[in-house]
Amino acid sequence: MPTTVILDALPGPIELDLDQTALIIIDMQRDFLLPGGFGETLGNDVSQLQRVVEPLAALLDAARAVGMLVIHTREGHLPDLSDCPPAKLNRGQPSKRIGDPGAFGRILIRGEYGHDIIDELAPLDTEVVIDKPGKGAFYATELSKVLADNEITQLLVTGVTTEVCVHTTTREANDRGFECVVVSDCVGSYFPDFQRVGLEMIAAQGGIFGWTAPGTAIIPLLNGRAPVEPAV
Ligand code: C5J
Repeated sequence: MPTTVILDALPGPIELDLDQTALIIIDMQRDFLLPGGFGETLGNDVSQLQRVVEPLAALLDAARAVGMLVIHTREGHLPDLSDCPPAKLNRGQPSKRIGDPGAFGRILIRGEYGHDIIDELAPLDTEVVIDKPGKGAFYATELSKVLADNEITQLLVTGVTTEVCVHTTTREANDRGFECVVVSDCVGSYFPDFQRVGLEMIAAQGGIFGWTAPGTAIIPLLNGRAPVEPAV
């Protein structure tokens, strides 16, 4: 069974080597997605993010079935906030700030219920979970090493939010030489205009940051591949 597939994407087809491709799921955390959580206290409409859950769960199932490397990320900080620069902590005029008590524990603090990933996409024990203090998943994390150790050169980028952590991570990855496919129905923004333009920006200018394609185009390519035999 070939490991290479051709994905119909924007701005044009991309050849994916499934043995060198990882699925990265950015920040599908309760604090961003659940009603009453941090995202909503910022005045955002969390239903805009929740519509990502079902297509992303389907893509995750397909990736797991073929033994693809799956990486989850969580944005958050140490309980003493020593890894949260004042410039981030004090930005804007939110009703609640990072570290304040929220509906699901202290907001965006590691170990709190709200900081963790939603039940529908809960990582398996065998999957990688990267805790990141910034918007980008490469900054101050072990992600580069994980990707190098697994000989990954291509990424399926999913999660939230499209214009913030998905974009920052995709740009970081692109600068490091990874080919990124941002999965259009598996990324979400609180703002419909940012969702549309955020996706357009990825594939603009001949794919300046990468490619975009829906999960519905990727899943059949994964399903056509024989499952990886478990090591004996
Ligand atoms: C934000 C994120 N939007 N995961 N975080 O602050 O995009």
